[in-house]
Amino acid sequence: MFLRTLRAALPYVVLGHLALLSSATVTDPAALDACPGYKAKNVFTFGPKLTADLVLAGKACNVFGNDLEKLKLEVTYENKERIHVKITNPADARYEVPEAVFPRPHADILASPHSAAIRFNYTASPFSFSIYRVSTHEVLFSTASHPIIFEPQYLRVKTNLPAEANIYGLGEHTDSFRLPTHNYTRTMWSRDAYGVPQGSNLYGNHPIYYEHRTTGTHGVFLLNSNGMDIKINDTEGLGTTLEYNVIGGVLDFYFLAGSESDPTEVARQYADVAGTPAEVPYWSFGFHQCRFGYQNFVDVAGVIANYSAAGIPLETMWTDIDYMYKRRVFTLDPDYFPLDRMREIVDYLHKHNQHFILMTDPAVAYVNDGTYGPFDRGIKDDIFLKAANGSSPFLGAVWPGVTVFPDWFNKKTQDYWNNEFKLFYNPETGLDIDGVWIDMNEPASFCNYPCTDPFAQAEEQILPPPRTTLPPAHDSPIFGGSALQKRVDHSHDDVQNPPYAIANSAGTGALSDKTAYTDAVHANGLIEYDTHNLYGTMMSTATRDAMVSRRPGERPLIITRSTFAGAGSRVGKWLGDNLSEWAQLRQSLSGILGMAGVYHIPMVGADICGFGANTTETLCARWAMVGAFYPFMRNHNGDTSISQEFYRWPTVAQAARNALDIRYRLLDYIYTAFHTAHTSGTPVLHPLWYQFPKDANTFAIDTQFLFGDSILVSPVVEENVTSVRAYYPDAPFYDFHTLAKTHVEGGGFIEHTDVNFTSIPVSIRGGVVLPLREKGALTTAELRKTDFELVVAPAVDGTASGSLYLDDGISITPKTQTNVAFAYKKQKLTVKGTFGHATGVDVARVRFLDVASAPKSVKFNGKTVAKNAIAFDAASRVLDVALKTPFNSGFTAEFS
Ligand code: MIG
Repeated sequence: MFLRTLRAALPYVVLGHLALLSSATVTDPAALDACPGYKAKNVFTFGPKLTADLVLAGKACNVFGNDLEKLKLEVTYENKERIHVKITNPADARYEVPEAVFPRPHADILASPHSAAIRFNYTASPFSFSIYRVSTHEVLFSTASHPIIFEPQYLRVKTNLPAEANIYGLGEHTDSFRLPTHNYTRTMWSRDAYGVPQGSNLYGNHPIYYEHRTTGTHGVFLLNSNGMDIKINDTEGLGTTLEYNVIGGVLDFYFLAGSESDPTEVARQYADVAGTPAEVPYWSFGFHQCRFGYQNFVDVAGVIANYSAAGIPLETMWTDIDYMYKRRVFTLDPDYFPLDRMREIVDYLHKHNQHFILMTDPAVAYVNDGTYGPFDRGIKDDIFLKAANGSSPFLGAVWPGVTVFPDWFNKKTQDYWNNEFKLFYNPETGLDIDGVWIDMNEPASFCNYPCTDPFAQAEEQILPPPRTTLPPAHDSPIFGGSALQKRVDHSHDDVQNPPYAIANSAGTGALSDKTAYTDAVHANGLIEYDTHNLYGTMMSTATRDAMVSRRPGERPLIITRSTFAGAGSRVGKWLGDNLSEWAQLRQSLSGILGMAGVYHIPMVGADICGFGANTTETLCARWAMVGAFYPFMRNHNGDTSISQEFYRWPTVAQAARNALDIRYRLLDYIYTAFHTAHTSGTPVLHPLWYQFPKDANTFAIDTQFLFGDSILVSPVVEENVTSVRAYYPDAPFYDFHTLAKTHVEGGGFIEHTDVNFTSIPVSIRGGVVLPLREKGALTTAELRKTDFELVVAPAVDGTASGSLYLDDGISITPKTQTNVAFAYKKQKLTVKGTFGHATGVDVARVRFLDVASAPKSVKFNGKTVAKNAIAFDAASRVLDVALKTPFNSGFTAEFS
C-alpha cells in the first residue's frame, strides 16, 4: 500500500504540482485531516432541500492536485428514509454517471425533514456533516474532524464508524462478507481477475454498503463510477473510519435509513435507488453445464447424452468461445462446430425441454479485409470506441487478435448489436439460443500497457491461439444416433496516471492496463476514465435489448461478468474465474451473499467445482451441493483443467442428484422469492443476521446462509471432514429431510457429524409455510407437472406464513398469474389466493411440523378427513395429511 502510494506520488513531485506535502506524507491520515476543508456559506433551506456554497476554508493543501475554491452542496430529503447529499463544482461541468445508465430514483417533492427517519446535520465552519437516526439519536455517518478534499482528480470523504463496525458490501470481492476493519482497502475498477484473489479489485463495482448495529441497519451509496479506493481502518485509540478516495466525478451520496428492527428494509430502500432485480425464466433455475475447452460439437453432444444417461438433471448446455471461428464473435468454426450439426444439437435440446446458451464477447476482431461482417458493419456504422484522437477506433488485443470494442454510448450501437444477434442467432438460419453469456466486458484486453503496438502483441501472444485437436468428421454420429452528455473537460487531467493511484491489481496497476485505455473516447465525448466501470453493465443492457428484440415479450437470461450498481435490474452474473480450491468454495458464499443480498443481482453463482486448476472428487461433490443453493447453478471449467461434469465420479453424481432433488423441490419457493425481489426489493438470499438482527453471533457468519428467507444451508466447506459446526439462532429449525425440530435455546452451535460426501445439512426456519414440489425431476418442464406439498413449520409462537407465485415462467408481462398466501395459526392452515395461472397440479399433502400428539380430528375445508389419509409420526412430531386436492382455489386444513 505504502509503496504504491509513494510510486503514485512521485510523478507529482517531479511535475512540481505538490506544494505543501511531501510524497511520503500524502497518505498520512493526519496530513489529510490537516487540509483546510470548506466553510458553508449562503445556506438556504426550503422544504425538503438545503443548499449551500462551500468555500475553501484556508490555505489549499493540494495533495493530489489543486483544491477547488468553491463547491456547491445540495441536500434533499427524497423521502422519509432517504437523504441525497451532493457536492459538485458549480464552475465547471464534472463527469456524473449518465442518467441513461443509472436512472435517478424518484424523489418525493413533499418529503419533509420533520417526518424523516434520518436527518442531515452540519457544522458550518469548518464544514462537516453527519447523518443521524432520529429514533435512537445515533450518528450513522459523520465527517467531523475529517475535512472534505475536492481536487480535480481526487475526492476524499471520511466518516467515523463504531469500533468493529459491521460493514457489508462495497462491490465484488472474495473477502469475508462482513468486511475486515483493519487496514482494509476495497478498490473499484473493473478488471479481468483470473483466480479472484482476495483483497483486490474484481469485475463488479457497487459503491454501496450496509452497516448493521443491534440498534438498526442503514445504507450508504456513493453514485460514482470513477476509480476509487474505499479504506476501512481502525487506528488504535482513534476508532474505526471509512474513507472514500475517488479519482473523479462528484460526491453523490444516498443515505438510506434502513430500519431499527428489520435489516431487509435497507435492501428495499436500495432497490428504490438502484432498481429491483429482473425476473428470469423459470427454466433458468435448472442446472447448467458449461466448460471452456469443449473441443467440438461431438464433445458438446456427448456431455448432454452423458447427463441423461447418469440420470442427473441437465436443463441447459453451454458452449464457450471454442465454438468461434478464430475466436471471433458471431461466427462458428465450420470444421469444429459446423452450423448444421450445432443446429441439430439445439433442436435436440429443445425437443427434450432443455436449453442452449453461448458465450458472446464484446471485443470484435479487427479483420479489415471485407470477410468479417461484424467488423465491417461496425466500421460502416462507426460504432466502435475511439482512441484518444477521437477518430480512429481504439485497438486492444483479445482472443481473436487485435480487436475493437463496441461503444455502448453510441446511439447506433443498439441497432448494430440487435442486428448481429438477429443474424447470427437466427432460429431459422443461424443458431438459436435461449440465453446469453457475456464475458470480458470490463472490458478486458490482453494487451500489456503500454499497448502501443497491439498487432505485435497479438502476434507475440499467439492470438487467436491455434486449435490443439483435429476436427471431427463432419458427419460424426451424436446422441448415439443516451441522452447527450455535457462535455467534460479533462484537458488538465492526467487520465493515464492520475496523481492518486487507486490500488488497481491489474497488470502493472496502470488504469489502462489490460483494458481499454482511459483516454478512449465514446460517441458522446465521455472517456473511459469516467465510464470504465460502466462498460459491462452497458453491454448487459444492450444484450438484454437484443435478446428481447429477438424474442419479444420473453424474459431473457443474461449472465454477465462485469457489473455496476443497478445491473441486476437487467441481468444476472457469475463470479468469474475462481479456482478449484476449498478456500474459493468458501469465498463464493460471501460473493453470492453480496450480489443477491446487497447489490440486487440475485441471479448469481460461482463456477461450480472451480474454473482454474484441477478439482478433486470430494471438492466437486461438496461444491455440487453448495452450488445447488446458488440462485444460478452452473458447473463451469477452464480449458486446461481436468473434466468435471458431475457424472465423472459416482460420488459427485450422487451428490448432484441429491442436492438437485432438494433444489428442484424448492424451485417454486425460490421463483417466488425472485418475484418478490422484483416487486419489492426484498433480497433472494439472506445472511443469517437479516433474520436474527439482534444476535451478534450471526454478524460474521458467511459459510451458512438462508436460501430465500427460510431455508438455512449449513454446508461442509472444509477438505477431508465429514462434519460441520453450524450456528442455530434462538428459534425452531426443522431438518429438511426428517422434518424433526431442533431449537437451541438462546442460540448456539450444533455439530452435524457424519455428513457424508453426498449430503448437505439443510433446515427450515420456523415460521414458514413452504410450497414444495413433491419430488424433483429431470427438467423444469417436467417439474411443473409435479404436485405440490405444503410444509407448515411453526415459529415459537405456533404461527407460520408463506407465499407462492406462479406464472407461465417466461413472459415479461405474464397474461395470467397465481398468487397464494399461506397463513397458519392455532393449528389451522388457511390458503388464500388468486389462481389466474392454472397450476395444473394438486396439493398432494400438507405436513404439519412439531405436532405434540396424534390429532383427534383433522378437517379439510371444515369437513372431517378420513383416517386413512392421516399419518402421525410421534418421533418426528410430523402430522401428514394426504389431500390430493386440485390446486386451483384456496382452502383450509386444521387439526385438533
Ligand atoms: O480469457 O471464454 O471468465 O468463464 O471460460 C478468458 C473463456 C476468457 C473468461 C471467463 C471464463 C471463460 C473464458 N473467459
